[in-house]
Amino acid sequence: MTADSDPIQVPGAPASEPPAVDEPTRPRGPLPPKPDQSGPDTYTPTGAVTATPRDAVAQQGERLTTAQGLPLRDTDHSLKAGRRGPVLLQDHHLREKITHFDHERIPERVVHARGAAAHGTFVANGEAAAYTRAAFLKPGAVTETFVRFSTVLGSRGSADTVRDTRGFATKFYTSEGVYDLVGNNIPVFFIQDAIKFPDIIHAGKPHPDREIPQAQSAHDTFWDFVSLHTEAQHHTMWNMSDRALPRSYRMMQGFGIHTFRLINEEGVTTLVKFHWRPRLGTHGLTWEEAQLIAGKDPDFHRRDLADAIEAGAFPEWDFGIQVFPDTEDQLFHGIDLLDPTKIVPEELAPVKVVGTMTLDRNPSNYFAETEQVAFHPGHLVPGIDVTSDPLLQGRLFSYLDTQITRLGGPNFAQLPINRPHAEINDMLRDGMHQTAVHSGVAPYHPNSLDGGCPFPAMVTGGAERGATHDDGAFVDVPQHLAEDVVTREQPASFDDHFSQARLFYRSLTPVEQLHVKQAYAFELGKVYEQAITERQLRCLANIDAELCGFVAEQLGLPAPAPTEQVPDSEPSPALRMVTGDRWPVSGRQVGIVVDDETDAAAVASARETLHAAGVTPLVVAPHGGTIGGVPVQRSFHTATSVELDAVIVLAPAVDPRVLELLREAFRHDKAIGVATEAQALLADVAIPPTAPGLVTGDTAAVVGGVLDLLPSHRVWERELV
Ligand code: HDD
Repeated sequence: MTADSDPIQVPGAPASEPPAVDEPTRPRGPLPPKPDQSGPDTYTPTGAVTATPRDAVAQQGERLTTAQGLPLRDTDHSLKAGRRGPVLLQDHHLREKITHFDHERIPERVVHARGAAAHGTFVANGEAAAYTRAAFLKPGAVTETFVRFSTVLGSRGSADTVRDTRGFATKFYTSEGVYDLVGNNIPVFFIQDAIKFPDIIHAGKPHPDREIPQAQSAHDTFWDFVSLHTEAQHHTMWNMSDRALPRSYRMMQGFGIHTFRLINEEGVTTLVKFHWRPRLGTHGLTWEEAQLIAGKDPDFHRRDLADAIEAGAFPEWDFGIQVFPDTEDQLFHGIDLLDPTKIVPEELAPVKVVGTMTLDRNPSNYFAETEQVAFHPGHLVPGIDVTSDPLLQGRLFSYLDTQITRLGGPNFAQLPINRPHAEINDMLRDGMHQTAVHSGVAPYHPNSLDGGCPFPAMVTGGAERGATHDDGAFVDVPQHLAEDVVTREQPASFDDHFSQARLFYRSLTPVEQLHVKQAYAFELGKVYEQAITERQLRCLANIDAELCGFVAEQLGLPAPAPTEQVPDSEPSPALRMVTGDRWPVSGRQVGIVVDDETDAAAVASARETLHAAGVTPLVVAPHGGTIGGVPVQRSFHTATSVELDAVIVLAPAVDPRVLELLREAFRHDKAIGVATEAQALLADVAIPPTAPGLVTGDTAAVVGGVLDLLPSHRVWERELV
């Protein structure tokens, strides 16, 4: 809503009244935001679109009541014996209000505590129907989804832009029950066996003595673990790349990581890996930018996702599968499909797109939806099954177990956000927070009292009920056991820990490799114990000599020699983020620096052109309010380069904060447009007039030039000169 539009009307409120600042005594619409805090023009009020169906019982009407519905006259003063007290125990409203408040928090997730989520829709194109009988993957099937993105290590209040893997968990509310794909933005995992999960997390979380550092991998225990459990080296290499610093949740790939088994209508099985591909491309922040944002806007990713959806810039992902034959050995080109520390390069198995997801609705209540959503890799639908990947097998236990503690009992599936959109007829009863009022007397099977209901498909009723394979039941696929010994051993193929770390590093472009090298130098530079640093350098020596040499030099240590013969493989260009492609710029933010003298018509036309391109312009001025009638979104006090994808300077503003903004934008490889009248500034910030990614000229030329540079994400040439 813009500043000058009418206040939102609530039912029963007088038709129109001026915004009041006094305490309201009768219902009316919310106050409009200040001009400098209102969103850009493309924003729309969310009220109508965020109403969540299916959770009817929430704060209706205008009268304040207790939890029992008793109307209240006063919620600001305790009941006292006389004006000066003491307070009386009989004040039930006081006790109810404070008791409820005391219990408002629930335990945060032991991992992935920090997250942001959105509702969406998945539309299948039918390409998967040959491999799976899953109804939501049939041609044209439309399925509601809820996606929660997260960091792994940080607490609930930690910063968004830390160096970390990101969770990408999707709940599909299919006609056959809930299907959860609980993935990450990195296609491999740290460990091969779930039994080590508590260990890697203990190592990654803050040190137990002082509880520092928060949400970081740059500390001794993390590097101790990954250098001792060398299977973690591949994932760690991804963590040192810009994949671990996403520009936006909207610009992240997602991966199911494990190999899953699909079953088609004929019962034929296929092995697959799942991929999410963002239509906006996969893009990162620079490390310095990520660190600055962690202080300036710790909610950066959360805000970016919500703002983009509110502005109508709905993020989209194509959903794809890599398909492998379900052979006895479960190997593909020698790669063990059960090893979650290995990828299958897309050059060997291309990703086949099977549908598209659009996120188009923000949650209306963080706690009810984003916090209480409960994912589980074992929430499967007919046509999709697990494999024996030992990491996945352990996960099948962990998620249900953790939800019972986190959500206070076994009935969390009844919470609105977790409720399937398919019919439920279970025989689960009672328990903490039971909200269903079950009828009938026989929650067991078989029974002769409740009419025999509910019947398992294919078993009871059989032919009379027409129950067949297609009756909608989940059918367990018979599996051959490879060996008939009980053992704690793993296959020999799991012992290759370095070849794919090398494959990933050598597949990157020079600028991406530079960032990886700098990341290792930074992280290992934070490790106190030299023995750990040296052990990690020995791992790097087995991966790539040049990488190892760079990092060793930065640390002032000798580069060790390799200790293993590591096989080479063909580089996989599909692993690069810097591709030379041009990507949609929808939802990108561009700052327009102006002052009181700037031609208002030029500012208006710059904003219009940017809007028309789907970009959000943010007018940056010496003060809030308006400039020539144009609303100001950021004053020099609140503006920061790191929330902008590009900067356009229309005013010769020599304010030191603007100069710093320009220096940072330049250092972070962002497109910069400087109008002729402001060009003298360039000398102040030591940006050469011929610098790559710098556009000068009149307003139209600089806006056009910046819009031409934005689709490439960054001006990488600046880093490689
Ligand atoms: Fe996990 C949460 C992803 C291995 C145990 N995991 C969690 C979330 C994501 C992942 C995205 C957050 C879900 C949400 O937004 O609510 N986890 C992964 C991936 C893994 C993986 C991609 C490997 C391929 N996880 C893994 C293992 C274990 C766990 C091996 C335990 C043996 N994960 C959990 C958990 C969490 C969780 C403790 C914490 C909160 C929750 O489940 O609901 O059960």
